[in-house]
Amino acid sequence: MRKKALIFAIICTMLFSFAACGSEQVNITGEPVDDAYRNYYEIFVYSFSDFDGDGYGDILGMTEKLDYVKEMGFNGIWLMPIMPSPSYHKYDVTDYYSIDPLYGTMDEFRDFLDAAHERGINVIIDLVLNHTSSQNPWFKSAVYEENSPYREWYNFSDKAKSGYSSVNGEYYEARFTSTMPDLNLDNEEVRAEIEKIMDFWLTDVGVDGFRLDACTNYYTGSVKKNVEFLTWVENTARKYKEDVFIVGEVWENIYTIGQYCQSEVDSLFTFPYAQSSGYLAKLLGSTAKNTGKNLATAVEEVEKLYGDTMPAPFFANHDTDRTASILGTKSLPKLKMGAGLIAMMSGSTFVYYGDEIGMTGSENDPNKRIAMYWNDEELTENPPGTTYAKYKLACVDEQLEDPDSLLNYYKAAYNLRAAVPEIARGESEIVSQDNSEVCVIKRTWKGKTVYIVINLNKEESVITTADFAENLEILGTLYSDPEAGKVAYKKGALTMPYWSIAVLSADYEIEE
Ligand SMILES: [Ca+2]
Ligand SMILES: [Ca+2]
Ligand SMILES: [Ca+2]
Repeated sequence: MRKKALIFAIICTMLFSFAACGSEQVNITGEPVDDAYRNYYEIFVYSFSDFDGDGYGDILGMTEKLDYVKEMGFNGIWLMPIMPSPSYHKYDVTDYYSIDPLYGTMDEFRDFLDAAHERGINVIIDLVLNHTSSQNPWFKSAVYEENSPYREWYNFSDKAKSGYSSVNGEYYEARFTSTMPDLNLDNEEVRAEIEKIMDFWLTDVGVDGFRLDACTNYYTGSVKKNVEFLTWVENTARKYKEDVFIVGEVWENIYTIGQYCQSEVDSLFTFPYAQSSGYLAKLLGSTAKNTGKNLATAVEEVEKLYGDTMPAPFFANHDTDRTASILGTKSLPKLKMGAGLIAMMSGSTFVYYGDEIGMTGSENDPNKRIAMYWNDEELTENPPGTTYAKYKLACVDEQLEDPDSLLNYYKAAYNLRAAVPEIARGESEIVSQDNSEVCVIKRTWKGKTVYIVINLNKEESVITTADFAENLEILGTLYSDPEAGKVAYKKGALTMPYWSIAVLSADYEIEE
């Protein structure tokens, strides 16, 4: 007799497959687990969805797309900065207590949050603490007002220094651009202000957490001080919201990130998986060898160095080349496999808007942040400075209708991840087996074990599952190529078509 599934998350098991899509199916589902592990979707409001017709994306437009976000299997949203700012990207804030009027009003934002929460979607917002805008009243006062109370909020110097810009006959620290003066984070008043800002957004407005920008530049050159500051941010935020989720941007190699994992911040983006130079893109190259073994090594290294810090795997974000620019748009199987790899990693995953339809973007920042391609009518303005804005793959509306589209692969992958909580949360163990182009990852969480089998071979692979587990059942499969055949599981042997993924378990009850 089959054991009844104990997990509370699986309130009812039911068969649902993406009937139209045949090649991807999930045959178990349940209530999502409500904890810190989320499938996040990164949104640049400016380019996402325009409700009022002025050409710029806005809060109301984004609210209208919440059902889309939910159906894709995402249950978290990261919003790039929404506070008032003179720049299009808004990473230089002039007022930490408002919504940029281009995007809408605070009331609209509160309604957006309610609508997201009703759908089980948490929302974290970008919090830029390293620097303000040079147009911020604090900075203008510090520069131009005699005896300004904000004088000590920034770092001034009489002499020119590396990382400093000049204004009004003196110099100030500005690590990114002259329009972004660095805050003096050692100043107690600045710390008190940051606490007030976090209290405002967590308690009064009700966001679920923050994405911290530019963590390595808080104290340029001092990992130790940056780690201390991150711990201070986490502990201070927690005073106002017990389960606040904070993920930091430490754009560094795995060993440096490992040092930042000494902080108490919940999560750090897993840059070593991302971009063309990352571990995952390398597995998909035309001459890649030992791909299964290399993936196993990468997973083990990342998870060991992260320790208790939650990984935040992603392939691309608003600062990097887009996934389809890294992997190319000519091979749909490659784009699908790239998406599948991220979706199977431990932690909280992040997908950048538009990557699910294979939008491209590279060379300069605006190109990476162009209008979401819902359809040919529903497009926002592109950011100033955009030099390339063509769409190589079909729009959302068309891809939704195509069972074999990239979008439907993402949808299957993230719904599978949401339905099988062990994928994100389980303790990883690499299962040794003979095929060096296949990676088998065992994940156990709350007494249930799943096996994630990833065939990175460019041809069919057969794995003897009888060597490590019995009575497995297939919970879900992801196929990069619908023509390449199906996963078959017979007599302790698992046959996997090229670039396919299967999730199996002996601990689930499946309704036939
Ligand atoms: Ca608008
Ligand atoms: Ca700084
Ligand atoms: Ca936390």
